[in-house]
Amino acid sequence: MNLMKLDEKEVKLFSAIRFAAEQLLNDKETPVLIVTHLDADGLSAGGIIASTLARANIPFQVQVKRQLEDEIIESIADLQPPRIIFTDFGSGQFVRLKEKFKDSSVIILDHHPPIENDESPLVDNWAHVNPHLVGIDSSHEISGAGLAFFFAQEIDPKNNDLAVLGIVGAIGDRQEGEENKFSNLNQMMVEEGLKSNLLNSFTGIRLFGRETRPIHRILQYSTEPFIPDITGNEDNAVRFLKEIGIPLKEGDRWRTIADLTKQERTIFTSALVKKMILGGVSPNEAKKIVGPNYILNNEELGSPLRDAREFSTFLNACGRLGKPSIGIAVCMGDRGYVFKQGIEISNQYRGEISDFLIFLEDNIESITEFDGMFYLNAKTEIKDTAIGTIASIAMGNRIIDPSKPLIMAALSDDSSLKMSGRGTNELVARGLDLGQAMREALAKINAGDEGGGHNVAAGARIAQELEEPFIQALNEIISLQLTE
Ligand SMILES: [Mn+2]
Repeated sequence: MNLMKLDEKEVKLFSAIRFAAEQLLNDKETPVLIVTHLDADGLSAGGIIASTLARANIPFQVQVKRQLEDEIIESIADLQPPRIIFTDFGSGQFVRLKEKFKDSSVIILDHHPPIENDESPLVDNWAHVNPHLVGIDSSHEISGAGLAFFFAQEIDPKNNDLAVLGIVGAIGDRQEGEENKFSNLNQMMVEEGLKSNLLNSFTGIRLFGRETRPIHRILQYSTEPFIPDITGNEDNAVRFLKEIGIPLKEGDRWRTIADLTKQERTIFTSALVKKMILGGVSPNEAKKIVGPNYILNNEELGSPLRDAREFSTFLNACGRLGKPSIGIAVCMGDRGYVFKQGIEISNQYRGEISDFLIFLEDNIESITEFDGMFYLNAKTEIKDTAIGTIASIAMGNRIIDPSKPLIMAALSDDSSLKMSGRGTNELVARGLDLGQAMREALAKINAGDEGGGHNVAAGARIAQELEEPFIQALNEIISLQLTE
């Protein structure tokens, strides 16, 4: 690592990473339990650590969890693991982890805001690495996978090939900033990837399946961005392309976006942006269809892993549909039978997401407007594992008026109510902190402590009968945040 390029806070972060790496390398015999978060960032992080330990001949096991709730912590404690690495979560529970695992050796590599300041993050058998602890805002600069990558590189510089997974994780956590570009530590990973020729980056149309799928299918299945009238509607997608004079086929073969001529590309992009703006999408959001693309040079053409954004969606699908181990295996290099199972899961997931978005569009009228937020309980119409994604897409694409955060609920299999809230950077600048609001609302009505997250995206789980008081409390807290 070129330390010359780092600012003071980053230097502090890297010395914490080095402390954690030394702790790991002190002992190459005792097995390590890796516990990681279920989303694309968490799976990338877990995959990076698993590869790192495999290459260092350190025995390990991986567990993937949706959340680090008390029961989960208990079940991990029952295993009496001598060494644990938590990735992409742990900081929110560090006090409990410190107490529960005081006889184990613990490394936490997390970027979620810690519950409180860890006064001694780096001691003997405890390495708590989190950018917040050194004053770095980790919503845009580095994710769980990025921390895992820099840790891996500290263990062995040969692990630099894992930078691409760091980027996949950062994309999964939507860490791209202005003009959809990465900055600081995330950008350092991009440069690492470019330097080692594992990555190719270019600015162009950013739609899923750009190199491999027929163009009308790309439009029909586009959920990010959601294209009004076109997402979920094959006829309209075909009609749109005909209207702007783009042939769907070349001989017998369906054309892809990569096949478009330069002139066609310009026509396609501006017509699509116009269509989206007319459909209510904000100009800034609509322009997001053009921006940096990250191509993984070592992946086969046509593979969903070739584009970092698609890789991230692939991992997200594995996690959300209950097959996280497929995601970890693929991150560790599997491209055989397991990977093929993952492709099926990923296709199924994309279909579900577009169905859910269409449900949301059809039910815009059922959304309740409060002083501080919008609220929709989708009950069982949207899977509880997908509401966060749906709320993000709805906010990002202005399906919902972005002047207030959107809170969505869905009923889980265990009859509890899962809540997901999403805001915008503008709302955060005005004082919104959804993670804090979720925690406060839970505490206010004694609804347990299953909740929290980031300022712009957060969630909670409550008993069904507490819906009304919870929503009221949440609305009051958010209203206050936005007026202060
Ligand atoms: Mn993350």
